[in-house]
Amino acid sequence: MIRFKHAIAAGVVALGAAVSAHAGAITGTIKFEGEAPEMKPIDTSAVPECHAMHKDKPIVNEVLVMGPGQTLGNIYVEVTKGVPAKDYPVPTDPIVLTQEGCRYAPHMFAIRVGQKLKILNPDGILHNVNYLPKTNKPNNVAMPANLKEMEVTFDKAEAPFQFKCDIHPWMGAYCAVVAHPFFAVTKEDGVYSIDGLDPGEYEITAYHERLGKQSATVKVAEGGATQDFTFSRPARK
Ligand SMILES: [Cu+2]
Repeated sequence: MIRFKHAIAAGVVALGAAVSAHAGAITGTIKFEGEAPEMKPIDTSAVPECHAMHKDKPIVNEVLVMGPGQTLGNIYVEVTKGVPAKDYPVPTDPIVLTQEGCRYAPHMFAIRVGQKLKILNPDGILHNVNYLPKTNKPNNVAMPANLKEMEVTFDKAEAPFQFKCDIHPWMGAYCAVVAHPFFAVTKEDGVYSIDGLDPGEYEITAYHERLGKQSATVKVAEGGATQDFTFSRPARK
């Protein structure tokens, strides 16, 4: 019986060793602090074909998407320093950006360097895709009613930049290009988790399209680390 107990203890120790060698995660919650401005529904009435698609449910402004307790969605979080320089396999599946009902979805997203971005136009009307990176090559492409799909790739890492449609000025999306898999985008619960990091020191950066970016140095120990961020409106001058 004693021997049996020892065997279990040894097993637990071995399992512990295996777990501690396993990489950790940085997790956190992102919140908005202060009085949140009211996000009014977007008036699409100037463009009848879009307006018709949203008769019952107007397009919401996605600049400030919040959950209970002012947790903040549409925040892009990336490990910006400390990631070991090596090749991280790029997913063969594309990232999909759609223009549906004169609205981009997703609103904030990231793509790996060299990964395909598939841009869809299921609306059956003319959109133009005007994307404005600073490091990668910008472009402005018409997507007429009959052009349902096109593909783009980006070859350099870059912080989030805007996609817009000049025909429907409320249409906006933001895309980050990243050279490794250590990133996340929050939903309205504000929670992110970036897994697979070896113990060590990292810089993590959270980006909001209007409220700017914030960075923190995070020490990932066995079992991971926590790093929250709080965004607020800049003080009025
Ligand atoms: Cu459009």
